[in-house]
Amino acid sequence: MPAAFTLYGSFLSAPTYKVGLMLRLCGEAFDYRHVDLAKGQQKTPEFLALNRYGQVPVLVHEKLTLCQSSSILLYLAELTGKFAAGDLEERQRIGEWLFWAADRLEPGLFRSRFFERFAKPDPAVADYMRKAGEMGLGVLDGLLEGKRFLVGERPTIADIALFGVLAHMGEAKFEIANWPQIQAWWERIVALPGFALPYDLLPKFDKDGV
Ligand SMILES: N[C@@H](CCC(=O)N[C@@H](CS)C(=O)NCC(=O)O)C(=O)O
Repeated sequence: MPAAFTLYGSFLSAPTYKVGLMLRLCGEAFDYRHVDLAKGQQKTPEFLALNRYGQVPVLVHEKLTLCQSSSILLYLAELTGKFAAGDLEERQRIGEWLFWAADRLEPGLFRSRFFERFAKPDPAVADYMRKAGEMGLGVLDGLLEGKRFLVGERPTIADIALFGVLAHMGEAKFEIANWPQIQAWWERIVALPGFALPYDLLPKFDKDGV
């Protein structure tokens, strides 16, 4: 029987990992469809019919086709009740983390990794993005002081989303030991039942029942 969820993505993609990690931590199996970004599969008419922005991930659930990883996490939290806000204030705080991460954490982390792994940019551009990443990590480290998780006493989708952003920070050449609160929080996420790192979780090919 096909799984209730089909995830379209790339094993190299942090946003794909965010969604895969959420499904895994919720104990939800999913069918996986590999999208070859190097071949431009995300810009084909077939894929654009799934995601008008021409990006992975996409999650198909019943009649709904969803895109934008953090928005997908909001949907899954609502659907499953797991890693969800307990009240209106928590909902607001989670939203603040998701929007902040998109604004101040993802550009520096994602671009720096891209430059380390896949491209050679102008050094000034690389330096600018690295400093942006370091600034975001510094803010996150400071705000984690004295906290187990980002919102309240238990993990929420804010933690899963931000972990997804940071998961490849080593590839981006950010040394986690420089941010001790992040390091301690990382260990708490890794200890969650069902946790898996990106390359252990996402297949490199189409696979059912991941
Ligand atoms: N904000 C989006 C970002 C998605 C994104 O950047 N996806 C990248 C892979 S990590 C992609 O599809 N790149 C190919 C392209 O833009 O053509 C999300 O969170 O889903």
